[in-house]
Amino acid sequence: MRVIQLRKNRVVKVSVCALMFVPLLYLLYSKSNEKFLRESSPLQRRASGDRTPILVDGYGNFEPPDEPERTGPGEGGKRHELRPDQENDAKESLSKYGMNMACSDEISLDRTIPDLRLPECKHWDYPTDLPDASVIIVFHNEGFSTLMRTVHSVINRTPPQFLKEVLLVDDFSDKEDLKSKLENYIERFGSKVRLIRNDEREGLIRTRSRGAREAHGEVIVFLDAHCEVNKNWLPPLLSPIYNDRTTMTVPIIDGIDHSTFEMRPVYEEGHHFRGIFEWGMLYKENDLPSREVRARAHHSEPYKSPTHAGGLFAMNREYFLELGAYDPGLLVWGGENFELSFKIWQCGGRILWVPCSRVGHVYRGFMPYNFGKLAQKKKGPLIVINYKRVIETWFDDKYKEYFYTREPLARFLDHGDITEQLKLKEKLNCKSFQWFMDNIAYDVTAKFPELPPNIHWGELRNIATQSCMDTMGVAAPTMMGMSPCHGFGNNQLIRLNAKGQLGVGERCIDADSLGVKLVFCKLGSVHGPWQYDEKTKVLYHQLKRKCIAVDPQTNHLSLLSCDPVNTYQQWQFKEVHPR
Ligand code: UD2
Ligand code: MN
Repeated sequence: MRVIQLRKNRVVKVSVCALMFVPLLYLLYSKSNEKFLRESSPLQRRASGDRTPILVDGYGNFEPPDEPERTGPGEGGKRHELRPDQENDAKESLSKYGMNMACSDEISLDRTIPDLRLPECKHWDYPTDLPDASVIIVFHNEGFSTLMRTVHSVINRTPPQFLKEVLLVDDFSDKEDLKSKLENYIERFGSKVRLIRNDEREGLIRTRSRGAREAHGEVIVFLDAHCEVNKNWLPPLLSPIYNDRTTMTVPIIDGIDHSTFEMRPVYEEGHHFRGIFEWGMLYKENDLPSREVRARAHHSEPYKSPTHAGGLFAMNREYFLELGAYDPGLLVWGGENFELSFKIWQCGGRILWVPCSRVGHVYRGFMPYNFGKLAQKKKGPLIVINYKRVIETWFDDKYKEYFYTREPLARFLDHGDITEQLKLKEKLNCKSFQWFMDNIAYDVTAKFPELPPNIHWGELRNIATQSCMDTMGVAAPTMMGMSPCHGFGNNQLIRLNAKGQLGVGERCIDADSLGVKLVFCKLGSVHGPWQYDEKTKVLYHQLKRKCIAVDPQTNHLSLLSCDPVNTYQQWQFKEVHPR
């Protein structure tokens, strides 16, 4: 009711003013009102706790009644344990789908889940004439029951007047049940659920763009094929778009365990995060900066975010297409979340995360599919090639260097032709990346300061053993090891920056009395203790005043008193190139 009340107050003020100022006041009034509608909360809110019937024309609450309590496997979002004799099925399905389909298959497709929203979310009102939406779910070889549970949850928990359709887009799956059972199964939903199929594997990025082109709704909402939407999830996503069509809205994503299907809140109640990134383009989430907290009147209001995880969001369909959908040169998986985010912010739109919209998502333990033919045609890792396309299009030169500092091999990858992307950027009169960093993603540099250049990078070969320093494929914190040099980089791609930081990927190398370790880098710092002497070839730890040495017997790495003529303490950086 806030807008209505506000209008009334202003009208009263107008009437007590001298009539001769009426035209001027009207101008001021309409301007400020327009500003209010665009910039403040797009939602309507009643007094806290007030659940009386709606009094204001044009606004509705859409809060469904509580779901009846049910018992059964996985009900209430609880974990479901299989019997010991089902362990083999569980293991087999885990390796095939990256999630325990044997467990999912026993859980109702209509199961109940806990309402994980902030309590005040129940009390927002939304316009009754919100735009309708196509919920687009792209899938490649997903499990049948998780896919269908996604569809059921959307049908069950969405006000029907806002759900134009659920559009399923099959990205050339070859699993039998997806080919034979799907058409039959979705008949029960009538025209609300539509299925289209790709004639060849396109990858999730191009498949989503296709879904957007073929959708019938005014708004498109993307979901992964293993989600469960929560209570009243859609109106809070549609409402900001209704007020400003250049807004992307993003629900809060709760976790569904890939082996037990337990649903857990992603954050402690009331804690807000937003999407940012590291210079190697790793997606991260960061506490909502106080500037953003202060900008809102209510804790459950939407807030600005530099980027998003990728899978789940809503946008006006035409706006998505005006932005060129996703860059069609991005292949299969990865980086598309950044591309769309930078494009939106730099070209005049905005991204809001919406605390009152919550959706569960199954995070898999590993990726169960390969990238198919699209990847085979490419030299180098596809995801990094995607990142390179994105940064070459949207970053300013200074920031491109930070990416190449983190991903030195990327400089040599072929990211294809981006002329069309650069033309679009020009045509839409998009702002610089510096503008984006200063005004929107200002918390990125606070966590990950600007990177000094690498002075050495490549494989790090020991002169005596002729083997290379290696993370041994183990995530930090762990001990660094030695293995035969393979020339591919990856776990053997070591870099030393101008401030003495030695690292692999996003992690740092440090050492103590136990040996040489792979550790988390200190947040907010780009410094390190290391010095490499080009002449003697020793790697010197300035605080410990010792050098890295390989044990000739065990290959163990440790810090010893420096002995520059000992070849077990001598190292050589050698640049590697993509193969
Ligand atoms: C995250 C996103 C995901 C996507 C991805 C790539 C979330 C929760 N998930 O990884 O949506 O943005 O990052 O950046 O934010 N699929 C195809 N064709 C393919 C490969 C996948 O249709 O060739 C489908 C797949 O069946 C699924 C969706 O695309 O429905 C996303 O794939 P994912 O679930 O494997 O990605 P995820 O969650 O690891
Ligand atoms: Mn997913």
